[in-house]
Amino acid sequence: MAHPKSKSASKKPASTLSRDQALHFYHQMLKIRLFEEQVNQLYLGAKMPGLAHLYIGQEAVAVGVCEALRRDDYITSTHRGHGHCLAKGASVDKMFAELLGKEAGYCRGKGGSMHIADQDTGNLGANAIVGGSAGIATGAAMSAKMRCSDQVAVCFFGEGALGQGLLYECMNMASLWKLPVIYVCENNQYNEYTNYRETTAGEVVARAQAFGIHAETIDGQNIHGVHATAIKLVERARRSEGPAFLQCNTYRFHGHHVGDIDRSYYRSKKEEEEWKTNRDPVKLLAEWLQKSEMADGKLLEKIESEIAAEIREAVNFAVNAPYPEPNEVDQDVYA
Ligand SMILES: Cc1ncc(C[n+]2csc(CCOP(=O)(O)OP(=O)(O)O)c2C)c(N)n1
Repeated sequence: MAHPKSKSASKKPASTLSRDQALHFYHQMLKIRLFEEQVNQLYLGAKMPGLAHLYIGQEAVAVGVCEALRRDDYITSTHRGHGHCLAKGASVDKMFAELLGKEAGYCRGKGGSMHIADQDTGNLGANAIVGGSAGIATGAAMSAKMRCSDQVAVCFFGEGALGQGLLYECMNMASLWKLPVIYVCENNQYNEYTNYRETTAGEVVARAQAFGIHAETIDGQNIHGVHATAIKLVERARRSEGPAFLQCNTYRFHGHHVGDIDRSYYRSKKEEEEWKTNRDPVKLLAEWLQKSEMADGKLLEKIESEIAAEIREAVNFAVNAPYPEPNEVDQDVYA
Protein backbone atom coordinates (compact mmCIF):
# COMPACT_ATOMS: atom_id res chain seq x y z
CA MET A 1 0.00 0.00 0.00
CA ALA A 2 1.48 3.38 -0.99
CA HIS A 3 1.47 6.07 1.66
CA PRO A 4 1.53 9.51 0.04
CA LYS A 5 1.88 12.41 2.42
CA SER A 6 -1.46 13.73 3.61
CA LYS A 7 -2.47 16.51 1.18
CA SER A 8 -3.92 19.04 3.57
CA ALA A 9 -1.21 20.15 5.94
CA SER A 10 -3.82 21.94 8.03
CA LYS A 11 -4.85 21.25 11.62
CA LYS A 12 -4.16 17.92 13.34
CA PRO A 13 -7.43 15.97 13.63
CA ALA A 14 -8.84 15.42 17.11
CA SER A 15 -9.32 11.94 18.55
CA THR A 16 -9.49 10.18 21.86
CA LEU A 17 -7.02 7.52 20.62
CA SER A 18 -3.47 7.53 21.91
CA ARG A 19 -0.63 6.97 19.43
CA ASP A 20 -0.06 3.41 20.70
CA GLN A 21 -3.74 2.58 20.37
CA ALA A 22 -4.06 4.05 16.90
CA LEU A 23 -0.96 2.20 15.67
CA HIS A 24 -2.25 -1.03 17.21
CA PHE A 25 -5.62 -0.59 15.47
CA TYR A 26 -3.80 0.04 12.19
CA HIS A 27 -1.75 -3.11 12.71
CA GLN A 28 -4.85 -5.19 13.40
CA MET A 29 -6.79 -3.83 10.42
CA LEU A 30 -3.88 -4.29 8.04
CA LYS A 31 -3.31 -7.82 9.35
CA ILE A 32 -6.89 -8.70 8.39
CA ARG A 33 -6.43 -7.04 4.97
CA LEU A 34 -3.21 -8.92 4.17
CA PHE A 35 -4.54 -12.18 5.58
CA GLU A 36 -7.58 -11.98 3.31
CA GLU A 37 -5.50 -11.05 0.26
CA GLN A 38 -3.46 -14.18 0.91
CA VAL A 39 -6.62 -16.28 1.26
CA ASN A 40 -7.63 -15.06 -2.19
CA GLN A 41 -4.23 -16.11 -3.55
CA LEU A 42 -4.60 -19.56 -2.00
CA TYR A 43 -7.99 -19.90 -3.70
CA LEU A 44 -6.69 -18.66 -7.07
CA GLY A 45 -3.71 -21.03 -6.80
CA ALA A 46 -6.10 -23.96 -6.15
CA LYS A 47 -4.38 -24.61 -2.81
CA MET A 48 -7.46 -24.09 -0.64
CA PRO A 49 -10.38 -26.51 -0.71
CA GLY A 50 -13.78 -24.81 -0.96
CA LEU A 51 -14.58 -21.11 -0.90
CA ALA A 52 -14.07 -18.19 1.46
CA HIS A 53 -15.94 -14.93 2.01
CA LEU A 54 -13.44 -12.10 2.27
CA TYR A 55 -13.80 -9.39 4.92
CA ILE A 56 -11.79 -6.78 2.97
CA GLY A 57 -13.43 -3.35 3.29
CA GLN A 58 -15.07 -4.07 6.65
CA GLU A 59 -11.96 -4.18 8.87
CA ALA A 60 -12.83 -1.15 11.00
CA VAL A 61 -15.96 -2.89 12.32
CA ALA A 62 -14.26 -6.03 13.66
CA VAL A 63 -11.28 -4.13 15.07
CA GLY A 64 -13.25 -1.18 16.46
CA VAL A 65 -15.67 -3.47 18.28
CA CYS A 66 -13.27 -6.22 19.43
CA GLU A 67 -10.83 -3.62 20.80
CA ALA A 68 -13.62 -2.52 23.14
CA LEU A 69 -13.87 -6.06 24.55
CA ARG A 70 -11.89 -8.02 27.11
CA ARG A 71 -10.32 -11.35 26.18
CA ASP A 72 -12.94 -13.19 28.25
CA ASP A 73 -15.86 -11.45 26.52
CA TYR A 74 -17.60 -13.46 23.83
CA ILE A 75 -18.14 -12.98 20.14
CA THR A 76 -20.06 -14.95 17.56
CA SER A 77 -19.38 -14.60 13.87
CA THR A 78 -20.61 -15.40 10.38
CA HIS A 79 -19.61 -16.98 7.07
CA ARG A 80 -17.52 -13.80 6.57
CA GLY A 81 -15.69 -14.40 9.81
CA HIS A 82 -11.89 -14.23 9.40
CA GLY A 83 -11.76 -10.56 10.44
CA HIS A 84 -13.69 -11.21 13.64
CA CYS A 85 -11.38 -14.10 14.60
CA LEU A 86 -8.22 -12.09 14.01
CA ALA A 87 -9.57 -8.99 15.75
CA LYS A 88 -10.38 -11.08 18.84
CA GLY A 89 -6.81 -12.44 18.90
CA ALA A 90 -6.65 -15.62 16.82
CA SER A 91 -3.27 -16.59 15.42
CA VAL A 92 -2.69 -16.48 11.68
CA ASP A 93 -0.84 -19.81 11.45
CA LYS A 94 -3.67 -21.81 13.03
CA MET A 95 -6.18 -19.99 10.83
CA PHE A 96 -4.34 -20.73 7.59
CA ALA A 97 -3.90 -24.34 8.72
CA GLU A 98 -7.66 -24.59 9.25
CA LEU A 99 -8.41 -23.10 5.83
CA LEU A 100 -6.14 -25.68 4.23
CA GLY A 101 -7.71 -28.59 6.15
CA LYS A 102 -4.59 -29.27 8.21
CA GLU A 103 -4.44 -30.96 11.61
CA ALA A 104 -2.79 -27.88 13.18
CA GLY A 105 -5.88 -25.75 12.45
CA TYR A 106 -8.38 -24.41 14.98
CA CYS A 107 -10.79 -27.29 14.27
CA ARG A 108 -8.07 -29.81 13.42
CA GLY A 109 -8.72 -29.05 9.79
CA LYS A 110 -12.31 -30.23 9.85
CA GLY A 111 -14.13 -26.91 10.01
CA GLY A 112 -12.59 -24.73 7.32
CA SER A 113 -13.26 -21.08 6.69
CA MET A 114 -16.84 -20.94 8.00
CA HIS A 115 -16.42 -22.82 11.28
CA ILE A 116 -13.42 -21.30 13.01
CA ALA A 117 -13.87 -21.04 16.77
CA ASP A 118 -11.31 -20.18 19.43
CA GLN A 119 -12.32 -20.69 23.05
CA ASP A 120 -9.09 -19.10 24.31
CA THR A 121 -10.06 -15.71 22.89
CA GLY A 122 -13.80 -15.96 23.62
CA ASN A 123 -14.67 -16.65 19.99
CA LEU A 124 -17.68 -18.97 20.07
CA GLY A 125 -17.45 -19.52 16.36
CA ALA A 126 -18.22 -18.55 12.84
CA ASN A 127 -21.54 -19.78 11.50
CA ALA A 128 -22.49 -20.70 7.95
CA ILE A 129 -26.18 -20.30 8.72
CA VAL A 130 -27.26 -16.71 8.12
CA GLY A 131 -28.54 -15.41 11.49
CA GLY A 132 -27.52 -18.68 13.15
CA SER A 133 -25.27 -17.14 15.75
CA ALA A 134 -27.94 -14.90 17.31
CA GLY A 135 -29.06 -17.69 19.63
CA ILE A 136 -25.49 -18.57 20.60
CA ALA A 137 -24.51 -14.99 21.47
CA THR A 138 -27.75 -14.36 23.35
CA GLY A 139 -27.29 -17.65 25.24
CA ALA A 140 -23.71 -16.70 26.13
CA ALA A 141 -24.99 -13.37 27.48
CA MET A 142 -27.64 -15.19 29.49
CA SER A 143 -25.02 -17.53 30.89
CA ALA A 144 -22.83 -14.55 31.89
CA LYS A 145 -25.79 -12.98 33.66
CA MET A 146 -26.74 -16.20 35.49
CA ARG A 147 -23.13 -16.68 36.62
CA CYS A 148 -23.05 -13.04 37.82
CA SER A 149 -19.98 -12.45 35.70
CA ASP A 150 -19.66 -9.09 33.98
CA GLN A 151 -18.81 -10.59 30.60
CA VAL A 152 -20.42 -9.20 27.47
CA ALA A 153 -21.31 -11.01 24.22
CA VAL A 154 -21.17 -9.47 20.76
CA CYS A 155 -23.14 -11.00 17.91
CA PHE A 156 -21.74 -9.99 14.51
CA PHE A 157 -24.06 -10.51 11.54
CA GLY A 158 -24.71 -9.19 8.06
CA GLU A 159 -27.89 -7.29 7.22
CA GLY A 160 -29.09 -10.44 5.39
CA ALA A 161 -29.76 -11.93 8.84
CA LEU A 162 -32.49 -9.31 9.36
CA GLY A 163 -34.70 -11.71 7.39
CA GLN A 164 -34.28 -14.50 9.94
CA GLY A 165 -36.94 -14.95 12.65
CA LEU A 166 -34.47 -16.27 15.22
CA LEU A 167 -32.92 -12.81 15.55
CA TYR A 168 -36.27 -11.38 16.72
CA GLU A 169 -36.91 -14.14 19.25
CA CYS A 170 -33.44 -13.49 20.65
CA MET A 171 -33.79 -9.70 20.76
CA ASN A 172 -37.13 -10.06 22.53
CA MET A 173 -35.59 -12.24 25.27
CA ALA A 174 -32.45 -10.11 25.52
CA SER A 175 -34.54 -7.00 26.09
CA LEU A 176 -36.91 -8.59 28.62
CA TRP A 177 -34.06 -10.08 30.64
CA LYS A 178 -31.62 -7.18 30.11
CA LEU A 179 -28.94 -9.48 28.76
CA PRO A 180 -25.42 -8.11 28.15
CA VAL A 181 -25.43 -8.68 24.39
CA ILE A 182 -24.67 -6.30 21.54
CA TYR A 183 -26.07 -7.08 18.10
CA VAL A 184 -23.63 -5.68 15.55
CA CYS A 185 -25.27 -5.53 12.13
CA GLU A 186 -22.61 -5.06 9.44
CA ASN A 187 -24.64 -3.53 6.67
CA ASN A 188 -22.40 -4.02 3.61
CA GLN A 189 -25.50 -3.38 1.46
CA TYR A 190 -25.70 -6.74 -0.28
CA ASN A 191 -27.37 -9.98 0.77
CA GLU A 192 -25.28 -12.16 -1.52
CA TYR A 193 -26.21 -10.63 -4.93
CA THR A 194 -29.20 -8.54 -3.91
CA ASN A 195 -29.19 -5.02 -2.52
CA TYR A 196 -30.64 -5.08 0.98
CA ARG A 197 -33.20 -2.40 0.10
CA GLU A 198 -34.94 -5.00 -2.09
CA THR A 199 -35.24 -7.43 0.82
CA THR A 200 -35.57 -5.28 3.93
CA ALA A 201 -38.69 -3.23 4.63
CA GLY A 202 -38.62 -0.16 6.84
CA GLU A 203 -35.69 1.16 8.86
CA VAL A 204 -33.13 -1.36 10.07
CA VAL A 205 -32.75 0.09 13.57
CA ALA A 206 -36.54 0.24 14.02
CA ARG A 207 -36.50 -3.54 14.20
CA ALA A 208 -34.43 -3.45 17.40
CA GLN A 209 -36.22 -0.39 18.76
CA ALA A 210 -39.52 -2.31 18.49
CA PHE A 211 -38.19 -4.50 21.33
CA GLY A 212 -37.12 -1.50 23.39
CA ILE A 213 -33.46 -2.07 22.50
CA HIS A 214 -31.12 0.91 22.34
CA ALA A 215 -30.05 1.17 18.65
CA GLU A 216 -27.59 3.31 16.71
CA THR A 217 -26.33 3.63 13.14
CA ILE A 218 -22.74 4.62 12.44
CA ASP A 219 -20.17 4.86 9.66
CA GLY A 220 -18.46 1.46 9.71
CA GLN A 221 -15.45 2.77 7.77
CA ASN A 222 -14.37 5.13 10.52
CA ILE A 223 -12.49 3.20 13.21
CA HIS A 224 -12.66 6.13 15.64
CA GLY A 225 -16.45 6.24 15.60
CA VAL A 226 -16.86 2.46 15.66
CA HIS A 227 -14.53 2.10 18.62
CA ALA A 228 -15.96 5.01 20.64
CA THR A 229 -19.53 3.74 20.12
CA ALA A 230 -18.56 0.15 20.92
CA ILE A 231 -16.94 1.24 24.20
CA LYS A 232 -20.11 3.06 25.19
CA LEU A 233 -22.36 0.09 24.37
CA VAL A 234 -20.07 -2.44 26.04
CA GLU A 235 -19.92 -0.36 29.22
CA ARG A 236 -23.73 -0.11 29.26
CA ALA A 237 -24.02 -3.88 28.90
CA ARG A 238 -21.43 -4.48 31.63
CA ARG A 239 -23.39 -2.21 33.97
CA SER A 240 -26.44 -4.47 33.34
CA GLU A 241 -28.23 -1.72 31.41
CA GLY A 242 -29.24 -4.23 28.75
CA PRO A 243 -28.66 -5.10 25.12
CA ALA A 244 -27.89 -2.78 22.23
CA PHE A 245 -28.06 -2.88 18.45
CA LEU A 246 -25.36 -1.25 16.34
CA GLN A 247 -25.77 -0.87 12.59
CA CYS A 248 -22.40 -0.24 10.92
CA ASN A 249 -22.67 0.97 7.34
CA THR A 250 -19.88 -0.65 5.37
CA TYR A 251 -18.99 -2.36 2.07
CA ARG A 252 -17.28 -5.55 0.99
CA PHE A 253 -14.68 -4.71 -1.63
CA HIS A 254 -14.54 -8.18 -3.21
CA GLY A 255 -17.28 -10.52 -4.35
CA HIS A 256 -19.69 -12.31 -2.07
CA HIS A 257 -17.13 -15.13 -2.05
CA VAL A 258 -13.77 -15.56 -3.76
CA GLY A 259 -15.40 -17.05 -6.86
CA ASP A 260 -17.79 -14.10 -7.37
CA ILE A 261 -15.72 -12.33 -10.01
CA ASP A 262 -18.29 -10.82 -12.39
CA ARG A 263 -20.42 -8.53 -10.23
CA SER A 264 -21.63 -6.10 -12.89
CA TYR A 265 -25.14 -7.60 -12.93
CA TYR A 266 -25.79 -6.58 -9.33
CA ARG A 267 -23.51 -3.61 -8.61
CA SER A 268 -21.51 -1.16 -10.68
CA LYS A 269 -17.75 -0.84 -11.00
CA LYS A 270 -18.19 2.87 -10.31
CA GLU A 271 -19.76 2.13 -6.93
CA GLU A 272 -16.95 -0.27 -6.02
CA GLU A 273 -14.30 2.26 -7.07
CA GLU A 274 -15.94 5.00 -5.04
CA TRP A 275 -15.74 2.90 -1.87
CA LYS A 276 -12.22 1.63 -2.54
CA THR A 277 -10.92 5.12 -3.30
CA ASN A 278 -12.71 7.25 -0.74
CA ARG A 279 -14.07 4.89 1.91
CA ASP A 280 -11.28 2.38 2.51
CA PRO A 281 -11.04 2.04 6.32
CA VAL A 282 -7.35 1.07 6.26
CA LYS A 283 -6.39 4.00 4.01
CA LEU A 284 -8.51 6.38 6.08
CA LEU A 285 -6.68 5.38 9.27
CA ALA A 286 -3.29 5.59 7.52
CA GLU A 287 -4.12 9.13 6.38
CA TRP A 288 -5.32 10.07 9.84
CA LEU A 289 -2.13 8.73 11.45
CA GLN A 290 -0.03 10.86 9.12
CA LYS A 291 -2.17 13.95 9.49
CA SER A 292 -2.05 13.73 13.27
CA GLU A 293 1.72 13.23 13.05
CA MET A 294 1.55 9.91 14.88
CA ALA A 295 3.22 8.07 11.97
CA ASP A 296 4.98 8.83 8.72
CA GLY A 297 4.95 6.81 5.50
CA LYS A 298 8.14 5.04 6.53
CA LEU A 299 6.67 3.72 9.76
CA LEU A 300 3.50 2.58 8.00
CA GLU A 301 5.58 0.72 5.42
CA LYS A 302 7.59 -0.93 8.22
CA ILE A 303 4.39 -2.12 9.89
CA GLU A 304 3.16 -3.48 6.57
CA SER A 305 6.36 -5.40 5.85
CA GLU A 306 6.35 -6.91 9.36
CA ILE A 307 2.79 -8.15 8.92
CA ALA A 308 3.56 -9.43 5.41
CA ALA A 309 6.46 -11.44 6.86
CA GLU A 310 4.22 -12.90 9.59
CA ILE A 311 1.64 -13.88 6.96
CA ARG A 312 4.27 -15.46 4.70
CA GLU A 313 5.64 -17.52 7.56
CA ALA A 314 2.15 -18.63 8.61
CA VAL A 315 1.21 -19.70 5.07
CA ASN A 316 4.43 -21.69 4.73
CA PHE A 317 3.69 -23.36 8.05
CA ALA A 318 0.16 -24.25 6.94
CA VAL A 319 1.12 -25.44 3.46
CA ASN A 320 3.75 -27.76 4.93
CA ALA A 321 1.66 -28.97 7.89
CA PRO A 322 0.25 -32.53 7.79
CA TYR A 323 -3.41 -33.40 7.17
CA PRO A 324 -5.24 -35.23 9.97
CA GLU A 325 -4.91 -39.01 9.88
CA PRO A 326 -7.71 -40.68 7.86
CA ASN A 327 -8.81 -42.63 10.95
CA GLU A 328 -9.63 -39.30 12.70
CA VAL A 329 -12.36 -38.54 10.20
CA ASP A 330 -15.21 -39.05 12.68
CA GLN A 331 -13.45 -37.54 15.71
CA ASP A 332 -14.72 -34.17 17.04
CA VAL A 333 -17.49 -34.16 14.45
CA TYR A 334 -21.07 -33.65 15.65
CA ALA A 335 -24.06 -34.09 13.40
C1 LIG B 1 -30.32 -19.70 6.55
C2 LIG B 1 -29.48 -19.47 5.33
N1 LIG B 1 -30.07 -19.10 4.19
C3 LIG B 1 -29.34 -18.87 3.08
C4 LIG B 1 -27.98 -19.04 3.11
C5 LIG B 1 -27.14 -18.77 1.87
N2 LIG B 1 -26.39 -17.51 2.06
C6 LIG B 1 -25.10 -17.53 2.43
S1 LIG B 1 -24.51 -15.97 2.66
C7 LIG B 1 -25.98 -15.27 2.24
C8 LIG B 1 -26.17 -13.77 2.23
C9 LIG B 1 -25.77 -13.17 3.49
O1 LIG B 1 -25.85 -11.78 3.43
P1 LIG B 1 -25.49 -10.94 4.69
O2 LIG B 1 -26.09 -11.57 5.90
O3 LIG B 1 -25.85 -9.54 4.42
O4 LIG B 1 -23.92 -11.12 4.87
P2 LIG B 1 -22.74 -10.72 3.88
O5 LIG B 1 -22.52 -11.91 2.98
O6 LIG B 1 -23.18 -9.52 3.14
O7 LIG B 1 -21.58 -10.48 4.76
C10 LIG B 1 -26.93 -16.25 1.95
C11 LIG B 1 -28.31 -15.97 1.55
C12 LIG B 1 -27.40 -19.45 4.34
N3 LIG B 1 -26.08 -19.63 4.47
N4 LIG B 1 -28.16 -19.63 5.44
